[in-house]
Amino acid sequence: MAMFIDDIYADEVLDSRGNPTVRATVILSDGTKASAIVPSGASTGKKEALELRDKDERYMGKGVLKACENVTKIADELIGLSPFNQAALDKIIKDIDGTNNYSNLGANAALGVSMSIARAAAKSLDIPLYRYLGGANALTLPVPMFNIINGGSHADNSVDFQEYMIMPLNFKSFSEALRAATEVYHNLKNILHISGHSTSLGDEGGFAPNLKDNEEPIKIILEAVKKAGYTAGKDIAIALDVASSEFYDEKKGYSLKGENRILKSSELIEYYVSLCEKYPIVSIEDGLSEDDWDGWKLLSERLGKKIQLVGDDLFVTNKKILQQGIDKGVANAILIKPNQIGTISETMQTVRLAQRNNYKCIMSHRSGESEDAFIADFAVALNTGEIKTGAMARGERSAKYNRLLEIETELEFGEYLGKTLLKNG
Ligand code: 2PG
Ligand code: MG
Repeated sequence: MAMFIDDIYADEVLDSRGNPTVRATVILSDGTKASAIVPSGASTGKKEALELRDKDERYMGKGVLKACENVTKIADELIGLSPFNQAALDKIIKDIDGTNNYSNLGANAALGVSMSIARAAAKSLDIPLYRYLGGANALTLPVPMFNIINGGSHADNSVDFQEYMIMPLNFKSFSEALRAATEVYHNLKNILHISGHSTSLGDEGGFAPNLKDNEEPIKIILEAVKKAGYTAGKDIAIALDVASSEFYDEKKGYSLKGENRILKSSELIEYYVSLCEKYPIVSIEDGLSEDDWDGWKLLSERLGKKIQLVGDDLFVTNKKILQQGIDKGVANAILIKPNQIGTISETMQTVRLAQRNNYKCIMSHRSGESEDAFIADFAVALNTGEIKTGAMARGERSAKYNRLLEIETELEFGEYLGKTLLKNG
């Protein structure tokens, strides 16, 4: 008898910030059982799919029992169907919800089921998840963006920019790249300690010191790169996630509280231009707000030929919004976060659209994560070439890197792009 989905259920578990989240479980007719845990963001884009929270007295309103309950509604429609047609199953989930942003079921309910179906299907075929989702073409080990200094809404410090990341480029394998970046991380800790700064960690495992302005973290990171024995720009480059929607006001502009100044889009753009002239910055994410498309156009004209400009809050992994960006010539890369859009298939649609239009794709975690390393397999499956999943410390972040190490060992013909990634823009 052909394989079918025998059961689907969900329970409420905790994420890395101690907030409740959905863990969905799928059981197939051959007895295969697989689960997936949904991540959760803090600096969320306005147009993201809805994350359903109970808003009652439990867990300060953050419980997800309603979302878990909604998984039962999905189960009612999917039980009995083949697990091997992800696109059709995801379409049914979307139709049960009936809205364009999962405001009925909750994207946390939808994504949990969607991920665990893929995982169960792969497991029952006895092939790795990356192979199931990407087939014979799943061979690219992504270049990681390691977030080693945290600011913005991920930390309680004076730094306005949310993420200061390093990208190891001049390395032949993922494992060598991971080692080099980790050596930089430990050197950074020493430098911060010796100079009397806090070495406590932010939400994504990067350090969260109070520094005098938004440029200082770059300088300290470059010092750490040197101390670790690497050449900045050649071996290790800098990437920023400014997450500027968090400090933008349509009337006032961009207020850099740590520097006590408010900038217009054009001034912030010139600030980025000057930073790119001084430092080996290869990528800036959400340099401008999701509500500042005119500014984005200017930014893209000014820097789009030189560096990677990534839309996160701007595109929210949504193919319709990405299409607007493509039409307007805005940004040249997109952050890919499955829970911004709701299902695995919709995420893949957005990646296909981006790749057809030469927009780079960066598979991404959320600031609230778990031990689930789904995105590591997903990045390899879709050959995104890049992944952003925090620092190398804290289990929920290292889980992804450790999974990529495992994949690299398995893949006889896997390739780490390194510096070729950023050639031609
Ligand atoms: C981001 C993410 C992940 P959050 O802005 O890119 O680093 O943060 O999950 O809080 O939206
Ligand atoms: Mg971001």
